[in-house]
Amino acid sequence: MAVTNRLTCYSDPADHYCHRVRLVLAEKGVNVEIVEVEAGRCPPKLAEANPYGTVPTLVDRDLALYESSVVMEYLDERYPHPPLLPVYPVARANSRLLMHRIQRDWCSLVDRILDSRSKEADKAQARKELRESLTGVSPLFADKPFFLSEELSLVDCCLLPVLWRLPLLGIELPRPAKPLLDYMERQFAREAFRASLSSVERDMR
Ligand SMILES: N[C@@H](CCC(=O)N[C@@H](CS)C(=O)NCC(=O)O)C(=O)O
Repeated sequence: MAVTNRLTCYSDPADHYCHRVRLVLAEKGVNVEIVEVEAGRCPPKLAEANPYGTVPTLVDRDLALYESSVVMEYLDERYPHPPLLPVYPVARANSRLLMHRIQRDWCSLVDRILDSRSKEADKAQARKELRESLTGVSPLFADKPFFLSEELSLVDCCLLPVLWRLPLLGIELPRPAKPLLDYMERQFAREAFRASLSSVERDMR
């Protein structure tokens, strides 16, 4: 009898929002069927699960979830080990705020750079802003192994897919960003991070 996976993740192999979710799945060692969906395509089963047809979309039996932050938090509660949010409310709220800021300040710039409809001048401006902003916050990575934390968290899972894409985005961080560059080297070497990569992403570096 064929064994079917209970959990299915519809994922664009090149997309950083999908990469976040794949990273959480890999960190937790969850057995999942990854269904690769090309950008702009929406297979019928995805359309059935998600009225917006967007990826990432996670299907767990009768439950269909979309929006990467919703999916990541569900996975963290459904598969509690290792926990990817702190236990205490103040620390949890701070982590969520950091995720929000990563979205507003950095992911929006990544999306502008990767959007084929963006004008070249706009892309160049977004590249400059992202490079300068990441370089500016680099000292925050000096003291702790993870982003402002002793443990890996959902905050890192949002940030690492962006940092992995810096060469693709045409961004090279300067030497003064050494604490951030060291963080990247440490995180990219982790087994779960390697396991989270699609073949398209492996070729990005
Ligand atoms: N804010 C969403 C972004 C999801 C999203 O917009 N995904 C895009 C790929 S980056 C998509 O599925 N686009 C297909 C479409 O909108 O039809 C998240 O965090 O999950």
